[in-house]
Amino acid sequence: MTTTIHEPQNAATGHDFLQRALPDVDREIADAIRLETDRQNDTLELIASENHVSRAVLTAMGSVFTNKYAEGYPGKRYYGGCGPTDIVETIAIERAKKLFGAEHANVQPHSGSQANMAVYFTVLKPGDTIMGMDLSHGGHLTHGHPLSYSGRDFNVVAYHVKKDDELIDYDEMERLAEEHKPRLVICGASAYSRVIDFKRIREICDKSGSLMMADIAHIAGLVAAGLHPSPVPYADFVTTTTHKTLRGPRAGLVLCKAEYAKDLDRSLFPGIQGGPLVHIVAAKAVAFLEALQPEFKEYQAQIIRNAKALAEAVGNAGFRIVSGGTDNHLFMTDVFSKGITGKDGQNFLEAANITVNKNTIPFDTQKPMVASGIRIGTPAVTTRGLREPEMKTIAGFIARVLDAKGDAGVIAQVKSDVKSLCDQFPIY
Ligand code: DSN
Repeated sequence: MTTTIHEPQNAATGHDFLQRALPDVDREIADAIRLETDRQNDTLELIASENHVSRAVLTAMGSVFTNKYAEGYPGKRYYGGCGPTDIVETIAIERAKKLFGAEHANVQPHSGSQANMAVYFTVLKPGDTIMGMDLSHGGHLTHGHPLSYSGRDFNVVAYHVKKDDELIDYDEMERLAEEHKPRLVICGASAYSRVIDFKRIREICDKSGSLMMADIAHIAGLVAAGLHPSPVPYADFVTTTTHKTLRGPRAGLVLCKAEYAKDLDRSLFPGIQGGPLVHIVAAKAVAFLEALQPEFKEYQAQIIRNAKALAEAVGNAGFRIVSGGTDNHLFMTDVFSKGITGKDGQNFLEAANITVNKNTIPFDTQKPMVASGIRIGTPAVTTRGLREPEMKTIAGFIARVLDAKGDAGVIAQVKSDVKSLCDQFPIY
């Protein structure tokens, strides 16, 4: 592919340069965006952490707020010209607090990882003990994995799920908390399909004198809609990303009790971040407004109905479902139970325009890059309007592809069926 960059006609003022459309400036990137738009339209997106945002959110993300520096917080900035920025950030904060019933919200984290880091920076010192869910049992890298910053400076104790029912072992959590007295207990998961008992975890923290942080990145939309118990009344800190079930821009958010507000804000800026991404903060505000509408609750309820229907149908096709089912937006499928690795399963499905991710399952015998499971989630397909009947159809697609173990003819047939289904439910 060759690129033609036209010289601006009036380079001195930059005026023409400012007005030119992307395809006229950078054909390669414009083409890649077109390819990605087509890919999303033609693909069944079952990656549990992905979603399709609204035009309104996209517009805010692509707005002139990207030009603005705004280190500091509303009313206390290190730069001039922050009037409109203050409006945006104040609205985002108020909407986040209302959505989750929180005492304080910081809307500046660029990501979930930085939201978590801000909390650690607020309450931990190097060498402190933290306790989080083992990554291979459904936790997250930033909950103390040795390869993440969270596992480098702290003494990490991990809790697990039970072998028999693959549910969080709260008794083990309590025992470990009593023994190690962690400064911070981290709960929340990225590959766990059951309700998390935040009340029980608070009780465990109170016994061991630990602070509690709930990372609800995956279930934030369900929590906002009241369809999963909220950790906000129990946890000292609640962190989340804003782009998964919450269906906002790719970014993070921290909620906390008022007593930690000042320290948390200082940890985020100037502690770990510089200027906020104001265009992304604007998009978060739009997404929070969308999430405050009654339709959002119905959307979240449909996500759960779809996940249950898809898990049941995939299970009926002979695949073992980890913990036997789901209460939320995702489920884990043990594809190795049918002799397929997660890696192969992901690749076979991708060839048929169905995207999932390979994932270790509890007590996995395979390496993480191979894995025995695939993680399947319904937030994105629910956004494009698919419901229970389509979930049965999709389960059929998945079973055909995986049972054929990469047979090119079967993949081609399913890919064509996927395209027909997607054409009935356009996104952009
Ligand atoms: N990478 C995200 C996920 O897929 O669950 C978590 O940060």
